[in-house]
Amino acid sequence: MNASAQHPLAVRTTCAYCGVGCGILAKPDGRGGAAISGDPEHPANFGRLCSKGSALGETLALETRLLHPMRRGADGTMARTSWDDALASVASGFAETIAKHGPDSVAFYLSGQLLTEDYYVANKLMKGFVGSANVDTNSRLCMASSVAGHRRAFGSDTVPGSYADLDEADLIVLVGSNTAWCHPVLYQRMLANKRARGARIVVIDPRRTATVEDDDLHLPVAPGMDTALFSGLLVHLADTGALDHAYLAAHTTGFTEALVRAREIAPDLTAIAAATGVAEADIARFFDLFRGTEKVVTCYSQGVNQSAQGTDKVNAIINCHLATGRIGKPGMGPFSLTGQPNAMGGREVGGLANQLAAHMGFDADAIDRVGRFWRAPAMAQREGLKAVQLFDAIGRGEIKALWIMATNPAVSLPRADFVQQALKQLDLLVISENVLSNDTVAAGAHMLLPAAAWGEKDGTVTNSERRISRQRAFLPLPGEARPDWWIVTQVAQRMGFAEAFNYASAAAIFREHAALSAFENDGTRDFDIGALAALSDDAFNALDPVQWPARAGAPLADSRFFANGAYYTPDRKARLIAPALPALHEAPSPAFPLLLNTGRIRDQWHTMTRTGLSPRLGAHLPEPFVEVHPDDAAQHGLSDGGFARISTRYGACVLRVMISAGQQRGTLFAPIHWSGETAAAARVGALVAPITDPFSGQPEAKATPAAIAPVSHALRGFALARGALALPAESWWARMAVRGGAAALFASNAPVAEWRAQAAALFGSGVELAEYLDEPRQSYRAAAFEDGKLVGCLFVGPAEAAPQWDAVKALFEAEALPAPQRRAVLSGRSTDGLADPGPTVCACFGVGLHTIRDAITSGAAVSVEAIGKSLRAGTNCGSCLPELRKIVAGAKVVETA
Ligand SMILES: Nc1nc2c(c(=O)[nH]1)N[C@H]1C(S)=C(S)[C@@H](COP(=O)(O)OP(=O)(O)OC[C@H]3O[C@@H](n4cnc5c(=O)[nH]c(N)nc54)[C@H](O)[C@@H]3O)O[C@H]1N2
Ligand SMILES: Nc1nc2c(c(=O)[nH]1)N[C@H]1C(S)=C(S)[C@@H](COP(=O)(O)OP(=O)(O)OC[C@H]3O[C@@H](n4cnc5c(=O)[nH]c(N)nc54)[C@H](O)[C@@H]3O)O[C@H]1N2
Ligand code: SF4
Ligand SMILES: [Mo]
Repeated sequence: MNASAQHPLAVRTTCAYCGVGCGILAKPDGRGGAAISGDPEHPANFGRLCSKGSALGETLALETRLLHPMRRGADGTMARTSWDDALASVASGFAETIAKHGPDSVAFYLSGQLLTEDYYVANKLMKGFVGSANVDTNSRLCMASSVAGHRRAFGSDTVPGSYADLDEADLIVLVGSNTAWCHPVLYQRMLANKRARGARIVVIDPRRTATVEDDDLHLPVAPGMDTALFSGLLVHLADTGALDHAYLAAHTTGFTEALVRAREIAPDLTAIAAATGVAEADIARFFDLFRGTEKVVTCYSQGVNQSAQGTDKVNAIINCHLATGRIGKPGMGPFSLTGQPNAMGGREVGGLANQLAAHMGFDADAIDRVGRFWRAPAMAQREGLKAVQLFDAIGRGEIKALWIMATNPAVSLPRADFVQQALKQLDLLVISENVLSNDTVAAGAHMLLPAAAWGEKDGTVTNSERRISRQRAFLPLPGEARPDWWIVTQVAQRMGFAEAFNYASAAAIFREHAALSAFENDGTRDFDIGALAALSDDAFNALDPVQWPARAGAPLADSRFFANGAYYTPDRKARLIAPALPALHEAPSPAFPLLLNTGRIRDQWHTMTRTGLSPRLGAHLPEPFVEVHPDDAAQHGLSDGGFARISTRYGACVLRVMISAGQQRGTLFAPIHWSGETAAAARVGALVAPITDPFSGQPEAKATPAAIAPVSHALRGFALARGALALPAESWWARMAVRGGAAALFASNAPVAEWRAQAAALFGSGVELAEYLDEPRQSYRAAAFEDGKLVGCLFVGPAEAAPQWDAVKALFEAEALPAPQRRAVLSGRSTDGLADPGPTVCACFGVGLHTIRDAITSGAAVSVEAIGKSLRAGTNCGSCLPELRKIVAGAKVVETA
């Protein structure tokens, strides 16, 4: 291994989370943990990490891990089995199903969290050896509309630009992207450009998110109406002489038709304002900015992709860049931000059901070419089922055997309750997982296969700017966990394909993948990493981050695409696309008068199987909530901090109400992260409609018609315990990790006396219980001690005066308590030496709201910068800076009032 893989003390690897693809230095501590820091030399982050990346060290413990193969017995319980039995059973289960019902009766459902090597072998097995293309992935829920939009415009799934463009742009347009929370390190890069060079930022999002700073232009577009805005922009560019006629003539087709359609959709400012709900003056400002700024990058994410017309949205954006020739040049271009760490790698190998491999589709030439390269006996001849259709087919009993790897569809697919039921229909459900339990596993797996997790696995991922980075193992494989690629190839070998799946290492798979990308390519396909096809194992181990294309024998001066045309369409010209008239798939109705928008929060990752293990990350927004506009809240009788039942045609959940002026009237926003494992009634995916985009098959996750009504709970409270925490079934609860244990916040209509009875059950019999009961006031508090150590707390009180938990949590997290503080626990307040920090604002340094407010009111820190200096808050990842600014501004208003 050469110097670049091995830092003197640490292993160089790549973050487990988002598509920014930050480089990480991991220093194992020899006890199963590791110190995590940003890799100063990685070109994606230059040393920075966000709150999630920084907290990766808190997610490495093995308590929740699946460490052995498990098989379901006749009585329905899971029991440990051997790898030999597990692999043989999976192989024979799939082989028998295929023999009996044909290749299309089986399917794989994969994930952008697999490594490229894992993905490659799974795709090869299904599309070349089983003979079906029923391989789809959670990227269908994530990047599919961008893929489809790219292929329509460019003839290939190409992201033309690089992160460096964000440093050089003079205008950055963020469409449907909460970059500050979801791509935090890139966002910091954009802010650095803004501060140093004065780049302007425009945010197009129905919500005013943390991404919007006061001096940015925010366009609160009506849900789904982005195409009206970008059609209007195209018209404006045409009418104000801002087109690049030379580029249009030399390198594109379809402009005339696209402009005609744009004029129909968006004839003038009045029409655009009516369609988008954005003020005419703001639309005009945006158009002027775009027209007048040569160097403009338009970044977009799920507000664009996860839409019933997501592909058209993508093309409406790309049209504007093509029409101005602003593509593939420094500081300009359309830029799809990828979600998962290997969303891009999955696209490279052909993880989607409508892609074959190495950016080839299902045309006869490609099928023949890939078939010869793989020496495949049974090439799939046509596209397979896309995720939502795939689960429909499972529900109908047409798919009989399914293998899920690295995704939790019982939470993350639309209509998640249906998905959970559909999984129960399967004759064979195999799940490769890191964790012992999640909602998908709970739906009833027949076989659980323990996969290596981040820190243990070894291979490559590709980030948003097409940069391939190594993920390297820095921990040993725990228990019997094995890499995903190993599991797949072992099954393939047992299915009779030993020769084609006989790989000694991830490096061997990567070489084959790279060779396929270059096979009969000759410049006809964008994805070509032939230069990496002959890497030795050592060179693979030492591989520095490398951007594609990386053609053999052709070192690149510039890794951007399309500045001089050369698109991958048959005539090598880009296509401007005429989008359909923008319209919601289903408008609100009297029964479902609001639109439910769903998305992410700063410190959680998807279904929380990993970020949920971190006390730091759980502290920011600990409970599942729904954001509601003040007027809607008033109309529906909701109060801030109360509860509401949100229901759609497909399902319902109960969430805490957060009244927020940043929320657009008529819309709700709920985060996607909570599951049946972490909350009582907060599986938001159950509410989402299974409506998909006609080109990409990507579901509309941002606009499901919904109803909302208040739910009342007489009591609220919290529980803390050192071990597992089980709350009564009829209560509403949300669970989170705290240092040294677990916590739950709950609400209930059971009388306090019943909660008192719960206390003993919660903490077991061996503890010393201190109690306080005030029945008339509906208040009960219990603290359990063992050898002087606080081992549990249960606090219940009336909902309108709910017990505050920050101080008690701080006491619980302290290792041992001196006597005065033991007595103080029941008071619910902190005493000397243990200040109550309040709800966490800065996750990196664990700085709470009260601490920050105290610093402001004492005059010690009156600006965001001063808070950073004295408390460190906001000085690491910067994700909390928007909140700090609000706190400082709020404090000033109070002062002057
Ligand atoms: N903290 C955190 N970061 C993550 C993840 C995570 O789970 N947590 N997941 C990663 C993954 S896989 C992904 S895909 C990305 C997603 O990153 P983002 O796309 O930035 O995240 P979302 O919150 O899903 O949605 C973005 C925004 O789209 C807006 N939106 C909704 N409807 C519309 C519309 O019609 N038009 C427009 N213009 N905007 C609309 C929403 O209000 C929301 O603020 O994040 C990645 N990063
Ligand atoms: N309503 C709504 N739904 C959405 C979205 C939305 O915005 N709104 N966003 C969609 C998007 S963009 C995405 S990307 C999805 C994400 O949704 P999911 O992919 O379902 O979410 P995760 O929690 O990331 O699930 C990953 C699972 O794989 C396991 N795992 C992690 N690493 C590995 C590994 O290396 N090997 C194996 N075998 N297992 C592993 C984890 O323990 C976890 O159980 O959600 C989608 N669903
Ligand atoms: S921005 Fe954060 S989550 Fe994304 S790769 Fe970087 S450290 Fe990881
Ligand atoms: Mo995603």
